[in-house]
Amino acid sequence: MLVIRSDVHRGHHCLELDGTALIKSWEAPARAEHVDAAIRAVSDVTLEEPDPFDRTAAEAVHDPGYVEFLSTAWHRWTSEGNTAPAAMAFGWPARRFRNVRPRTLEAQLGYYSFAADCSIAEGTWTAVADSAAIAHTAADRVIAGTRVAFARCRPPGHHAMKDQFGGYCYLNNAAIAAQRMRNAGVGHVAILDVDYHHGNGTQDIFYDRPDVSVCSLHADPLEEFPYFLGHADEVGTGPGLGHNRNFPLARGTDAATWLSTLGRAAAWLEARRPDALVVSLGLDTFVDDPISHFRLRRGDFATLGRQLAGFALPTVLVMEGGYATEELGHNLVAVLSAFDAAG
Ligand code: Q9C
Ligand code: ZN
Repeated sequence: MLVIRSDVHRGHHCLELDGTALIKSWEAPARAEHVDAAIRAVSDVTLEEPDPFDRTAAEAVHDPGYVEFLSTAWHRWTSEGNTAPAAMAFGWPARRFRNVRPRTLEAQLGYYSFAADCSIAEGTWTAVADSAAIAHTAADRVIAGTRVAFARCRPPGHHAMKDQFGGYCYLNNAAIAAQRMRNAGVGHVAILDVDYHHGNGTQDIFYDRPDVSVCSLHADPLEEFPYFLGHADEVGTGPGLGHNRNFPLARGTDAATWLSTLGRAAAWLEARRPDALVVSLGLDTFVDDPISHFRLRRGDFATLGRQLAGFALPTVLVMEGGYATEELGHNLVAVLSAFDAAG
């Protein structure tokens, strides 16, 4: 398995509002360290650093004003004399407010985000850009003929909308990989999102497009983050009608139900006759995940790996969530090894 990764992520650890306290996010540097260690212990892997970040690749799926905001927010924050450890939003354009872009940084933080679990500090942009570069490079290698590549992205990306960050995500790595494949002439790209949470950002980016079909299985937004998107009746719009599919599942869903739903999701995507596959590979479906409530175990992740290989398509696997830090690496290796073994 080809793995694209780097150490740039280490400079980023977002602060997150947890109850009444500001804590260091579950989305911690140790996650990637454990994944890298587990991958290095496997013999059949090639590790590669990403090519430099290409801003136009981000602008192909995000609003350029948003990319500009992300890349300059920390500098603006410090040059305005702020001493708080991270820039965070205080207010959002909620119901009956208007989406007029405000002028100040404080207001733009709310304009360009949707959740208080995601902050911007010194190393954030460098890590975000590098994570996007990892996904972009993985897509490039697959375009060049590699059958599958694992993009060990951190921070994750699937919650990042066209112009809003949240859910530990800033740039949508999976969307950047899919768009890269489209630009290289891949006719139709399927995105399968198996993270515990709905991939609201990926859905948002491709919702009106027929050339990228998006399917997500996730905890029901009626009871789980991101709360306001991810229902079963969201099926795409305009030319994209029929190219989005959601499988919301109850909290506590067990492996048998999850795997049979995965089969339905795979069948739906295959019916769209895709030429390539991008997987938003979040492993927070694990039974011992500290913030999630599905019940998959190591062996179920091997089954997932075989199922993904079964598409028999050029495939980019993009790392998303997964917060049982010590187990995350082993669970990921279970997916990757089973994929490789199934060919
Ligand atoms: N108290 C990903 O898995 N926080 N993001 C929920 C519950 C948001 C997860 C807070 C979780 C976002 C990529
Ligand atoms: Zn998640």
